[in-house]
Amino acid sequence: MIMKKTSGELTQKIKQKTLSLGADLVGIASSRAMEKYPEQYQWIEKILPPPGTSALIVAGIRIPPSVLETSRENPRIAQFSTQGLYAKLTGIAHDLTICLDELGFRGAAIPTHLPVPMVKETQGLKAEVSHRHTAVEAGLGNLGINGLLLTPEFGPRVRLVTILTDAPLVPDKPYAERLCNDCMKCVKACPVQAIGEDGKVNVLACAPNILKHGLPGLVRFATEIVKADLEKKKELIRSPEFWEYWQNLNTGIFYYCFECLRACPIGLSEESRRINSQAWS
Ligand code: B12
Ligand code: SF4
Ligand code: SF4
Repeated sequence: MIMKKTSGELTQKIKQKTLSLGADLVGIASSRAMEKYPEQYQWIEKILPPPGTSALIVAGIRIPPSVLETSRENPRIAQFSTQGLYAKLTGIAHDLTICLDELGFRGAAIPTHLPVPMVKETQGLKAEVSHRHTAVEAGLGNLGINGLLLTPEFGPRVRLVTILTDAPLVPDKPYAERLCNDCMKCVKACPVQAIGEDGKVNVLACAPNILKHGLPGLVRFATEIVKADLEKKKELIRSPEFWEYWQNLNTGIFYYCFECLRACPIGLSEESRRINSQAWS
């Protein structure tokens, strides 16, 4: 970890740039604040060459509530929105990296979702650095019972990206007030009871539901093909399920559940709360 004299002027410039690129939220975490997550900290130390990371810039963009209210009927609407938001965050991260480079600093963005290291013990996806945790350390909000970052502005309806840098930025203070009100709407809304009232999310229950045509689904489908006789193999690869995998591999978006994002009342306007509870009660 590098220790440099931080610059308030540079920090304001970088924050303004992030917002002008289209982010709704931006915060700065110090590299030191991430020491409490040893697994992630190891990556933070390794990703930028010595002298290494001094600060993490965390950017967020909002998910419009109306998009989530359609999702149970037709997941493609929320999937398309997710694709757009991740593309936008990717653009923001790339442009910020170029901006840092032009100012004489290094920058390296942690991907929004993919690619991630594929790890045996988590049966697949496990990121180097968790945006929820960097966002907490950057003062954007705190974690709810649904395991997601809640922000005062948008509740959990925010997607995130983190950029590691050696620029001497001034860190933000953690958000002081706990945002989750323990209403348990997320617990009730989860179709597979993956969210515990203690705020622990059982990813082994969530993943097969949310990723039914993602990695867990693909493994199951491939196993079915391998075991089938020739006629059944032909039938399987001519099925809409196989085409759905093709579609997901093209878009890079394979989430089929948005319930824990939709159900949370935090950050919703009165009007959205009314629509949400009428349409989904
Ligand atoms: C892998 C992943 C998932 C996995 C696992 C989720 C989880 N709870 O760990 C699945 C596919 C299930 C998932 C689901 C969702 N995700 Co997700 N996900 C990620 C991703 C790419 C990496 C998370 C990670 O590995 N972090 C690193 C490790 C060190 O920290 P961790 O999160 O605490 O992970 C630990 C455990 O969860 C476990 N683990 C992680 N994955 C798996 C998988 C299995 C099978 C097992 C057994 C264990 C396991 O290993 C870690 C222990 O060290 C992040 C992007 C990112 N880089 O942060 C988005 C991210 C966390 N997801 C996000 C979202 C929005 C969702 C969903 C709502 C999906 C959707 N419709 O959009 C749901 C919410 C589920 C929930 N309530 O938690 C957002 C969160 C935004 C916010 N406001 O907080 C992120 C930050 C993406 C983004 N760029 O905005 N996700
Ligand atoms: S994404 Fe769906 S299945 Fe996963 S925790 Fe949220 S509500 Fe439950
Ligand atoms: S739905 Fe209620 S319990 Fe769940 S995260 Fe939001 S405020 Fe907390």
